[in-house]
Order: sequence, then structure tokens, then C-alpha cells
Amino acid sequence: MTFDLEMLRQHYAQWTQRCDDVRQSCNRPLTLTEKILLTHLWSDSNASPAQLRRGVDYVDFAPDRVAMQDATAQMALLQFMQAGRPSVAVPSTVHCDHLIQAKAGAATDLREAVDKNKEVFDFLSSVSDKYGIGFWKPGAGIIHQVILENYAFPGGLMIGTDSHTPNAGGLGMIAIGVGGADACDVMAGLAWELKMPRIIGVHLRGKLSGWASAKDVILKVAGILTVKGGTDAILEYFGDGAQSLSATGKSTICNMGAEIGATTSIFGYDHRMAEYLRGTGRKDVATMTDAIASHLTGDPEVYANPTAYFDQVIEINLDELEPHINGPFTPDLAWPLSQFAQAVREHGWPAQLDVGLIGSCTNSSYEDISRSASIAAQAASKKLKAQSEFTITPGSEMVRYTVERDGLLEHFDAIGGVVLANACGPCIGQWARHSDDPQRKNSIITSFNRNFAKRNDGNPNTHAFVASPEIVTALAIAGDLTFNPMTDSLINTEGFEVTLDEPQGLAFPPKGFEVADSGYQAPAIDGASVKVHVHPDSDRLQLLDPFAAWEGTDLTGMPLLIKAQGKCTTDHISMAGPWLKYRGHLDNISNNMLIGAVNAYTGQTNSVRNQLTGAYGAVPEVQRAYKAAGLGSVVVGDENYGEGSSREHAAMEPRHLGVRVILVRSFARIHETNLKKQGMLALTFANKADYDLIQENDRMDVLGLNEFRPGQALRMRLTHEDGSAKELQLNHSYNEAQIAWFRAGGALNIIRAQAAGHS
Ligand code: MIC
Ligand code: SF4
Repeated sequence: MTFDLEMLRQHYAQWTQRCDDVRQSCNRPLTLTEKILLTHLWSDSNASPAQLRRGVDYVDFAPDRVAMQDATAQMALLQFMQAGRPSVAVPSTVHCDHLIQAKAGAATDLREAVDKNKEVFDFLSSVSDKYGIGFWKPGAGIIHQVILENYAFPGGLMIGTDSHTPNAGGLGMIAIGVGGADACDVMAGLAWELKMPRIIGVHLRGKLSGWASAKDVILKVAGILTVKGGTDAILEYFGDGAQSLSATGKSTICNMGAEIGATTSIFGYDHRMAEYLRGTGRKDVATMTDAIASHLTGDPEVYANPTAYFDQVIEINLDELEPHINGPFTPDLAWPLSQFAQAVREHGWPAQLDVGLIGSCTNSSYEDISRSASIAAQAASKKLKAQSEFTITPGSEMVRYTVERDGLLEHFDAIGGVVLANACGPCIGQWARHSDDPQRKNSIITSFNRNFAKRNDGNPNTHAFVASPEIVTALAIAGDLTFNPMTDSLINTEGFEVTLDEPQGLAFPPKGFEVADSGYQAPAIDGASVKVHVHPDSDRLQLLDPFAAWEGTDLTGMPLLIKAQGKCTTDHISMAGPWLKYRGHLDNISNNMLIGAVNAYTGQTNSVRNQLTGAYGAVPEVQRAYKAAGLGSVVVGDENYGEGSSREHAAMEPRHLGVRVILVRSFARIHETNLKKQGMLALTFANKADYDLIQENDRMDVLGLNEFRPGQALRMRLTHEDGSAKELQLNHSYNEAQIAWFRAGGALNIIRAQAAGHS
């Protein structure tokens, strides 16, 4: 119904030959990453596989699929509507998952969300219908789980407008998170560009046991590589340990690779993937992949001598891997379970656990739920109740229907768990959390992937930790962050001391997966007559106006809008939660621009000095004042600026409000590309210490724009308030095409001009 088998057959028919060609041209054994990327080079590209420099060259690729979730699809499709095409050029889907708020439980929450977001869901459904896009209705599930169950295939290349798109790496697909503008290009039939990534090999040996799970692999890797360590890199997992993990376990690892900034992560094809394909109704695909299995994984010479082929190699022994808990406030603060209780005490983090939350796109497989349910069932039989609030978010309707049929949800219910809708919910701050006192420092633990401040409930006092669903379940039962289920006991309702046994679970439901209504809606065969409605007075949707082209001169006299200090993620730049409702309305959502960023001069958020009046005001307000006065401005940031989400609103808002330059110590990949796509200047300090030279009342000029060239630095003249001036060197990573985007005022202006030229 939803998957074009014939297309896949053709793909695989050419696959062996294409791999051989690439191997011959490179004249050496290949990693899986290279096989997939190099067999997906854009046909007009004259890139020679052997000469591509990892981490340096920008390369054009031809992805097989595009996936979009409701919060980012709005902007992606508003842009696509401007491209002037009758239908999408590659198979694409939209998934309604981010806009469903968790409050009371699945049924009422879903009904309320459908009602509240009607206008947006109707818009997405009609655009999908018109342009040939598969539409997954609210309640069908979280994008990445639905993709894994239906569309992901070994050896494919997919892009998705969500940073956890890499989830499909668990089925051997290179799946990369991008901004909506990139998705728009690919749907419009253009090439997709990526800097040739470095390749990090992760050698997994041994086998997990007891309380350890796949999640602990990525929690450990996050601790090793940190939130920046995967930047511009693909992680390729291999070894006997890799083959011992279920496909969904592999997906958990790939999914959370987003948290170390990795371009994506991938596992080679093996019998566990074949098993998953068969178990999810794709026998035909498994038969095809089995026939070319050795071509869907890295060459044996590579895995036998990894240091010769990978840019970096990490070794992890699964036999010895302990469960981990990461956090608070950042996903790379990794604590082995045995050291966690002490860390909680030493740092004074609240030991009482308020809420445990399992599920999300990272951890909501049948295996995850059955292992967690085994703990809940034990707890119930040992007369324990969850001492914390406890919620369960299934990843898809298929998983939910099946675990309900198999009686697993009853176990959660028996200890006080609440099942939420198959959606992102609390993971993205769509959580009407009832709290007695928001000022109180409090702790929550989730099996999600991100734990930045305020992410789940908007409360800066919430300390969020991340762990596997089985550890979260155990801690929620104890109600105590310092509980170690491997060594500690609990007192039950009858006053007896009891311990929890190791979790048990199954990768597959013994009776197979089942679903009554998957929630899929196929597009119209001919969408020409389908009308897409956007009400001109809507406060949720707004058609886009093209951004203005570059004026052709250097940019001068720009005030500093904000110098952001420390972590400035996309959640700080364009917060989610309550703001998700404006994802289709650029002007309205711009009112959240940078309101979470910390002002380096005052330590406060959402308060910056307006250079025109001297008064402090909210960031979006001050920027609107500059815009009204015809002044462009500059945002200064620290390391890894824009880490986190793929949301391009974080790039479009400053563009819309008239910020011209984002100048930082370093960028996160997706955000840097998003800025370039929108025609912004995304620049870095050549000398990182120059960050300290920027003063609150500086005016800035960016010089050298008429000679803007790849690899050639630009200059900035800073004029301080006392009239003294300094010149800094600014680096950039723009290539020719990206410079053309800057000149045109954004990539879309070029696409539109091309489409008009063809018609
Ligand atoms: C997230 O996990 O932060 C999100 C919400 O899924 C985002 C996408 C978005 O901001 O819409 C992501 O990761 O890309
Ligand atoms: Fe949704 Fe959370 Fe997954 Fe993002 S990380 S797609 S918000 S479940």
C-alpha cells in the first residue's frame, strides 16, 4: 500500500554493479557508509569517488525518500508550494506526531489535539493529497517508528525534516536530518548537498546481558564523544556485538546519535534486520536483501582492520557494558549506574523522582515495551506500586495495538502507569505537567534522547535524566533516583523487602504484529484539482513572501542583538512546547526568537539592550525595533551554536526579523546549513578568543562581501561605544552554490527562478 516494491527491485538490481564500480574507482575495500553514499551521487555531479575528501568536500546526492513531521512539514511544504511543481519528485511522507499534547491519556489527548490543530492537520492533509505525499494521520505514530516499520530499507538514502531521522540506520539505511528547505529541494527534483562526512567506526564486541540494553551503548558513546564529537561524521557500527542487537535496538542507537551531533549512524545488514523486515510484513524486501547481503554491509577487510579505513575507531565491549544514566541538562553527561547515586548526592540533584517517562521515537519498540512491562509485572506481583508518576508513549499504532493485545499495557496500569497517545508528547514539551510548585527543584527521568533545560515541561528547575526504558521503569517504581535495581532492594506495600529481577523481553510479538487502523492516507492519483486552503487571517499558517536579495554591498553599522553565552541549542533559539502551534506562521513564531539564550553581559534570558534607546527589552521586540529602523543586526554565539533540532525556524526567524549575521565560535551542522539556505551569513571567529572582544554596545561591519569566495576569510570591523575600533578575521564554510544562495537572498529564490524559467 505504501511502499513501492518495484522501485526497490530496480534499486537492488543495480546495487551490486554500482558497489563494484565504486570499489573499482576507489581501488580499495569500502565501508558501508561509502557504499551507500557513493552509489547515491547525483547523476550530473562530476565528483570522482576516489578523490572526495572527507570532512572537506561538498557533494551532491540523490536521496531515495523524504520524511517530514507535522511541526517541520508546515514550513517545508509552504516552501515547496513556492517551487512551482505539480507533485513531489521522490517518494515522500508526512507524519502527524509533534502537535499532540500529553495531558490525561491517549484517547482524550488525541481528540483534543485533532480539534485544536484542525487547521494545520487539514492543511498538511490537503497539501499531501495535492502533491502526491503519503499522509500519516495524528495517532498513527511517531515519524521514525512509522518509517522503520514501513519504509526504511538497507542500502537506501533518506532525508527527513527531523534530527532523529537517523533512526532508520537500524535497518541499514543512511538517514539524515535536514531543514525543511533541503527537503523542499529534493521534493522539487534537485540534488541534495552534504559535506562528505568523516566516518567513525564503532566496534561492538560481545553481548548485552541483564539490565544493560541498546540504549546504554549510545549513552556510553555520548559520554565518549560529547555533544560535538560526532559533528560532520557518520558512525558506522560493526562487530559481533552489532549483530547481537535487534534491529530496533540498533535504531535506538542510531536515533540518539543525533545527540552527539553525528550526521547519522548506521549498522550493516544482518539476520536481525532480515528478521525485522519479515516480522513487519516485508518478506519480499527481506528476500531481496538476503540475495545481496554482502553488498549491504562494509567489506570484511574494513572491519578486520578498521583503523586503516575509518577516521576514528571506538571499541565497546557489550559483555562489560553497565546501564547508564545521562544528565542532567545535557545528554553527554554519562554516569554508569553504579556511580550515579553518588553523583546525585554530590551534586545535590533532587533524589526524589517525580516522574518517569518511557517511550518516544528512541525507545518504543515491542522489545522496549515488553522488557519494561516485565519489570512492571514483577513489581505488581511483589506488591510494589510506582512511587513516581509514570507514563508510557508507544511509538506507533502498530506497536500500541499489539502490546495492548498481548496484555502488556495492563502491567503498567497495575502499578499506576498512564498510556499516552502515540506521539511525541512530553518529549517535545507537549506536556501539560501538573506541578505543585514550579519553583521547586525536581527530577524526572525519561527514555527519550534530549534533556536540555526546559525541554520537557518548560521548567528550568526540572532536572531531566535519560536512561533505558527498563531503568526508567525501575526508578519510577522506587521513586528514587539513587535506587540501583542491580544491587538495592525496596520495601513493598506489606512492609517486606523485595528486589527486582532482570528484565525479560522479546524482539517480536510471538503472535506477530497487528493493527486495526494504521492511520495512513494515500494521496490523490491526480492532485491538480485539490485545493489547499490557507486563511489570510489565520494565526497558525501564513504563506511565505520571498526574502530580499543581497543589496550588493558590505553590511555596515549593525548593532549587536545578543551575545549568547554557553549552550545555545535550537531549543534556546526557537523554543518548542507552546510555540509549536506557530510552526506554520513565520511572523508569529518569530516572537520566540532567542528568548531562551543567555545574554553574556547580564546572565539573563530574553533581555537585551536596545542600542537605539538604551533600554533593555525582550529579544524579539528589540530586533523588531531594529528592523523598523532599517538596521540589520548581528547575533554572537559560543561553541556548537544551534545544536539539537533540525527546525529551520531557528534560521528563518532571525532572517525574517532582519538579523543579517550569526557569528559564533562553532556551529552545529544542520543549523549552519539552514542559515545558509535562508540567505543568512553564518560565520565563525577565525580566532575563537575574539568572542571576548565583542562588547554590548558594539556596531559591526562585515567587509569583503564583494569578494565572497569559498575558502577565503571575511573581515569584521567592530566599533566600540567609545569610538575605538578593531578588525577581526571571520571564517566561513560557504561553497560557490551557497554563496549564490546568499546573493539571491535564499536558496528558494533560485529554485523559484529556475522553475519559472522552465515553465
Ligand atoms: C526534537 O526532537 O527536538 C524535534 C522536535 O523532533 C525536532 C524537530 C522539530 O523541532 O520540529 C528535531 O529533532 O529535529
Ligand atoms: Fe518526537 Fe521526541 Fe522523537 Fe523528536 S525526539 S521525533 S520530539 S519523540
